[in-house]
Amino acid sequence: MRAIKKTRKGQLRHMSPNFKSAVGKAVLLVIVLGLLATVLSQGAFAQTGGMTALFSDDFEDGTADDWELETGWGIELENGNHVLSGKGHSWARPVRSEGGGTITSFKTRIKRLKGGIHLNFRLGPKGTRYFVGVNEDRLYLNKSILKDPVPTEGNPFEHPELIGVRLRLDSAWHTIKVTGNGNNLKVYIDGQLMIDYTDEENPHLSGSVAFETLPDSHFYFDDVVVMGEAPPEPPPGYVWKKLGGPLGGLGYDIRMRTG
Ligand SMILES: [Ca+2]
Ligand SMILES: [Ca+2]
Repeated sequence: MRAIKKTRKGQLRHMSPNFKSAVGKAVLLVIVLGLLATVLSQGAFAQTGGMTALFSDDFEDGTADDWELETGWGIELENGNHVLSGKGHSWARPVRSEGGGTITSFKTRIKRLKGGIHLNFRLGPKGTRYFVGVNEDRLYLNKSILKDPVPTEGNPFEHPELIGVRLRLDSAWHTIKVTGNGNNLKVYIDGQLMIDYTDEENPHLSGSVAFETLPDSHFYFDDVVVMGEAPPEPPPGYVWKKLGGPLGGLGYDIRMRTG
């Protein structure tokens, strides 16, 4: 395996206007849910800061009840170890067990049986995203953006490749990790930095994660860990309640209720 590192120069902005806007949207949704007065009076939206595991799964309970699985996905047993198995062109999304939080990394072990996958990162409510592709000889980072203007029919997205490197992935287990820090994205294979890319054109700065197997493909996944900034503390007397949306949404998937 040979690492090729390419870097685009760029300023890293930890609190960009877009990020502030995303936080603003999350706050607005809570307002819509009718809890504004309570929230503001108790100063609930102080950021707690620090990285924490927002989601993790080793599948050892033999169920995928923390996942939304499309046809082709399920739990399989490999040498006594439970793994998540994905076949064909379909998706698997982790769903949160509690609310909030900004995702900073997405890590999993993968075993390639056939074909390729996408690790979707910063998947937005409208389907915009980055995806890290892995197949038999390449590792690549693409970005899905809405066409301008958005066509009235057909596929509204285009998926330009941002960077791609050679990768020889054998059929053993390997670890892949995607990290996002502002507009900088990094991809590691087995701890080795393979892609380091700074997106200076309208970067996606937030969103959820998902696995996607590609046509005529079969992969195993295990030991999934999603890290991020801890969600804001709900005000005293309230708890986050999951509404069933995908992990890392902008807040549309959760609301507060009295605890
Ligand atoms: Ca396992
Ligand atoms: Ca489970």
